[in-house]
Amino acid sequence: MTFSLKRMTTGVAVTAAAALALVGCADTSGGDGGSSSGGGSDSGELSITLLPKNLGNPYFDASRIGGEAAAEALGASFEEVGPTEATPDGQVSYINTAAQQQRSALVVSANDPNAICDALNEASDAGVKIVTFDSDTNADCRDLFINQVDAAGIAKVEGDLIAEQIGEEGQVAILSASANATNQNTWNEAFEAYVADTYPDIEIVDTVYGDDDDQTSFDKTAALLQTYPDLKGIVSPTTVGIAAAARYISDSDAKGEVSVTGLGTPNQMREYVEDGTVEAFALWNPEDLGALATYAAAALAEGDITGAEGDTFEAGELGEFTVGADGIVLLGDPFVFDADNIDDFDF
Ligand code: RAM
Repeated sequence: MTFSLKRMTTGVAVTAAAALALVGCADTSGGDGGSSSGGGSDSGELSITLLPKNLGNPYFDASRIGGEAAAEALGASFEEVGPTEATPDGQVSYINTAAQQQRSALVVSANDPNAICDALNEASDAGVKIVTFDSDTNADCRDLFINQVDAAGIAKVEGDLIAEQIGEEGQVAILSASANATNQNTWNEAFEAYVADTYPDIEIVDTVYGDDDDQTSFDKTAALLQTYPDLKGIVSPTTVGIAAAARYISDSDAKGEVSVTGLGTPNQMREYVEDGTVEAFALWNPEDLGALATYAAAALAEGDITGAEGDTFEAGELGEFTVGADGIVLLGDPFVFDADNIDDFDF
């Protein structure tokens, strides 16, 4: 499998060799050769709708760029729709519309594992293939889940980062996304278990929810610092939350006292790494995630795969992927960004 960090460095000169070294992944395919198409589409009728948790989030903008590029390579029509607030109710009407329009496939990041299931099942009955990406629903409401990284990988990278930054002891709080977000809730549980096992002198004192809204996340950061005067660190497993927390801390007395880490995009975090607020944080490639989800959706819609365990499909320059247990396809490992490498990335 070629894990393409090169594709996410839009406009930045990173060689294929360097990109592969960065992710520590062996490239056995002999290069990517540009925009080869996977999924076997030769039909102009393939239509794919991308429905993120919310619009206006740079993370999902990057997923859209990847999805659009994949759709172009496949000759499929592609649109992105979605609510401005990250709520399940906001997503339902877009699911209904995709069903009415008989789109070939819907690619969705779920704001709730259950609440959008009825709408997804109706869309599925209408013939729309359902692919979740980034944040899953219950497994019986979708054909495939394109998972960016497994929970154990996130727990370890977040746990090791915060432990290193605070000297393996002290109070830590979690600033999460919305309270029902499947992905963050899964990661937070794994993170708490990993920290309890690995770093017994770190105490996780609270989990608060910024709803993937910048202002709410900013205000929740202020409240955390007030409630816990001895707080040593904030871990935010959301690109919206980590950027808001870093912005608050960079301009407060807590700078240098309270560490911020978690999952962020390099473009949103760059100034806080440069001003010393943030030492290091992690993420995967959201462009690749959008592309992989789109290729998977096309493979389902074209009948190349059914989503059964062991099914394989081509995802353009990302290479070949195999469907695992429970209809899950895994993108890869998280990647750590810090002052030494952040300028190599532009997303
Ligand atoms: C936010 C969203 C998304 C999550 C990233 C890390 O952009 O909550 O679902 O995967 O953060």
